[in-house]
Amino acid sequence: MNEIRTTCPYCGVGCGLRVANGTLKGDVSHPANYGRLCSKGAALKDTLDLPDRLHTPTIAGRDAEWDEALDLIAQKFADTIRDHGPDSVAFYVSGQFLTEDYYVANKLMKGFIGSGNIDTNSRLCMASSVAAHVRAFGEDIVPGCYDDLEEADLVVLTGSNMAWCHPVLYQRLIAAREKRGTKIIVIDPRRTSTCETADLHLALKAGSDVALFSGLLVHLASSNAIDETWIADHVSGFAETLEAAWEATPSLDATADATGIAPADLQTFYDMFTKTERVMTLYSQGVNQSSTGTDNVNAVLNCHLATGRIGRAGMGPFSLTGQPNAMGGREVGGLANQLAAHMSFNEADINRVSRFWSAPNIATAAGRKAVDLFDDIASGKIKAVWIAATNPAVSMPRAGDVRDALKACPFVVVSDAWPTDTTALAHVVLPAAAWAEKDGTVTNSERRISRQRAFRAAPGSARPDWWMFAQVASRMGHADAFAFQSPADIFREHAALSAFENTGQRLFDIGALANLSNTDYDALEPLQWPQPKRASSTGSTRLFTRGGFPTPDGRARMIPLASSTPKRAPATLRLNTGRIRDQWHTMTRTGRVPHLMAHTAAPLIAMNPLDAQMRNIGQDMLVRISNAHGTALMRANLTTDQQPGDAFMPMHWTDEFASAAVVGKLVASNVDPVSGQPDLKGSDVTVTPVETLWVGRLVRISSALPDSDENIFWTKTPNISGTAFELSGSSPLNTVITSESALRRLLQIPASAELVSYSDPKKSVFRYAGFTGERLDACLYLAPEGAALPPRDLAETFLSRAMSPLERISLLAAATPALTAAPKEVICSCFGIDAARIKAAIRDHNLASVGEIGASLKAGTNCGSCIPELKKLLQQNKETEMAPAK
Ligand SMILES: Nc1nc2c(c(=O)[nH]1)N[C@H]1C(S)=C(S)[C@@H](COP(=O)(O)OP(=O)(O)OC[C@H]3O[C@@H](n4cnc5c(=O)[nH]c(N)nc54)[C@H](O)[C@@H]3O)O[C@H]1N2
Ligand SMILES: Nc1nc2c(c(=O)[nH]1)N[C@H]1C(S)=C(S)[C@@H](COP(=O)(O)OP(=O)(O)OC[C@H]3O[C@@H](n4cnc5c(=O)[nH]c(N)nc54)[C@H](O)[C@@H]3O)O[C@H]1N2
Ligand code: SF4
Ligand SMILES: [Mo]
Repeated sequence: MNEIRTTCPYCGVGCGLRVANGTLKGDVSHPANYGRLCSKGAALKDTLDLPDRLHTPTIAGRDAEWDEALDLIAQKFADTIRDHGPDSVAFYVSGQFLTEDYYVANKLMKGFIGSGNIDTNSRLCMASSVAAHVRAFGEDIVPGCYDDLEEADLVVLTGSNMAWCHPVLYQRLIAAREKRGTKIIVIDPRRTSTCETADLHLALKAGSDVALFSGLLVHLASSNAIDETWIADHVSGFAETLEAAWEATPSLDATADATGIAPADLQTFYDMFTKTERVMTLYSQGVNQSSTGTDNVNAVLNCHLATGRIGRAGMGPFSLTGQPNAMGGREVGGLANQLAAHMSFNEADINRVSRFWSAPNIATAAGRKAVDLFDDIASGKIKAVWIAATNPAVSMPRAGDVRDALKACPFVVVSDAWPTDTTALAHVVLPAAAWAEKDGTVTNSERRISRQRAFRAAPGSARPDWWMFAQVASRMGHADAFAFQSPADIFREHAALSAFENTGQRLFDIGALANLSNTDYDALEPLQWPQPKRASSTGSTRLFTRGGFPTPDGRARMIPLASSTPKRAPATLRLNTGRIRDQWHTMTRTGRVPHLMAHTAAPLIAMNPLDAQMRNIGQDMLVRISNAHGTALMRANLTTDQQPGDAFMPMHWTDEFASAAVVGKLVASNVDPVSGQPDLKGSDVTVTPVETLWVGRLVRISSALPDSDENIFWTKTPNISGTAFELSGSSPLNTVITSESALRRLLQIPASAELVSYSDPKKSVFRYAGFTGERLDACLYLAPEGAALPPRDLAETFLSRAMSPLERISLLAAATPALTAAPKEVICSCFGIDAARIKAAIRDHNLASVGEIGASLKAGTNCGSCIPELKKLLQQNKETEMAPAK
């Protein structure tokens, strides 16, 4: 096979990949990663043949032909619009759409259905940054580029766990720091892996970002660090903004009070920022996903605008985008309050886009934003919805209400590549072609457009999303406007629209690409926008170098901000939610790859030991987390990485991977008033211990989920030949396993299978194995809470293999201490090396650096995602060595 160059489907870094002869590696010539990949990117080859793909359209659960499904969708949408008007239907799409998918869906809803009701999961992700960019710059623009990270002297990361969420960019930063000594400051209420390499970690009170940056602006002004000439030429609103900042944070002590950061640490941060010209501030979800998200971002932009540190090498504010095409979606107008090609719902733009599309029925007002959109479904205002490439039953706030809304909605279409908690609620499920099977473009955090290229056929009759939307559009009577034959056709139209009647008012202009031939499109090299026709087509690495902001007066706007740190109810904890290193969102791909599950195999709620003590919660105890919206169950991880009063829960687990660990069910839906982005980092919850009587480890060929029973908590992990479940029970074992048939159901073995058991009733230890002939089909270990269970590996080694009588005995006896161990905590997922092995090697061979660990064990030498954790283990070893002998 010829080598194919494509782009990673995960985060907004947008790393290039080369695929040839079954191998997949980082693309050394791609300017985002220059050959590097993180643990998720490096594991993409293991996602190509994942089980459970959706192959065929289904209607009410039965297989259907595409024609039948598409006709039905067109008919239902048309009927609903006829009876209740265009705003009675909606699309909810995704930053994981390719630009071409997005363009077609947006054109159909806004141009031809005539409603603004298309919103996207970017509302949960980028909306506050978009709104703040528009407020300050006049347009949604990220001024800088990745190279700036390598040319900065100070990098401030706020609300970003970059080591885990943008790992390759983080590795570029760390490599640059080795050369030039870049200083790194992390602003995050909890201590994350990103803090391992930081010079300073500011553990601010959650939600106090505006105060922190207002304080910085005051400090900059009183240290004469304001660039007055730059402001005079290019910025408006300076005086009012400074005044508001003075009012909010008149002194260092006031800021310390508002943010909970010690005055000395504030002073250090402010001095470093003031004295360093080449400073970059990168921000992500800790800033965006807040009920003051837009203000949070503007507070950062204010400091860069006041000092003129923008648009030049090594300096500027920089929004880290989440999804692979978070930026592309905004280019086509995927958010309900945008039109297309960075145009908005004003008269001139509406008129312009309607002429370009020849759309007689264009939407004239913004549509409903995600939270309102699902509320409108719940209230019956929206009666037909099409959800694509996102899993809102898990990722939306008040996910329980979202599920109820979809259950009650008369017509729900979902396109996805795997079954999800959302497809389970759909009337029509459409099988989507996924990464590796579809063609198009994505735009990464630095405005760089790259091609995703197909290199294998989609399974069954799965089809790309753009095709589904174009088909439905044609069947609704708009065949001419949706006659696209390929992604290249769509891309050309999108590029032409960006340049249409654009003489420089809109910086998003890729007119130079409007006439690409199909061959040029196929060969398109990664390039940064803008790419206007008028200029040489090299793109602009940095924008605003000499001002030139796309506002009516050409000036950027500083925004006066009031600050208030949210008050906390003393009995509750503030639930912060976010990501872990090796999982991608709702786990549809990464949760099916065994070695990606090894790093964190189960959801845990992290909380401070003081909060735990007050609630009688011990390490690893099962706890119930609840509030008015819902409940979740998981084990507790007590750690001083969390401040007292805060807790952290991963966002990833769904009903497919745990019995009750869906984060969205606990998340309130307070939104930022400007952007409509929900505060996903700050819901009040109560946490209480759950008494568990027994624990179990079940390994079996069948992946069927255990029966749901609120007295059993389970989590699921895949393995090479089957599935493993960790079980905990809060009602006596004999009320769960009431009979042999109940046991066989749990093991998923038929009555004809041989059932072998071992028991030690005095110790409440029970072990079972099920065989078809010689083949091991299932194995279950049970023990009282707190007692160790035999390791999973034991059963996993034998699963679906023939076992000799002696092996059967060793499987059930599991008697040697080596065989009764806690699950391994795998640190290096590329080579499967766990923490215990690394710690032993550090201790026994006096390893002193990440390089030495690599030379000795290979850990950290492939993707490098575990390097911050290796550093932590080295540090822990140093601390133990230095501790006085007892
Ligand atoms: N491994 C992995 N990587 C990913 C993804 C994934 O699912 N898995 N998803 C991608 C996507 S779509 C996105 S959007 C990005 C998200 O990337 P990040 O934003 O880096 O990730 P999060 O874990 O959501 O949140 C970042 C941090 O914000 C902190 N935070 C919470 N409250 C506050 C606050 O009030 N102030 C400040 N300053 N910080 C706060 C949290 O403690 C957390 O550590 O990651 C992308 N990369
Ligand atoms: N509590 C809490 N909630 C959050 C967040 C948080 O930090 N905390 N973060 C928010 C953020 S930033 C984001 S981006 C969202 C992410 O949340 P979601 O978008 O809901 O999560 P994903 O699992 O990425 O969903 C993508 C879906 O698309 C499917 N898919 C993959 N490729 C294709 C394709 O080509 N076509 C189609 N049709 N489907 C495809 C996948 O199987 C998967 O089901 O979650 C948000 N929700
Ligand atoms: S950093 Fe990792 S997940 Fe993000 S694009 Fe690169 S390889 Fe993919
Ligand atoms: Mo995101």
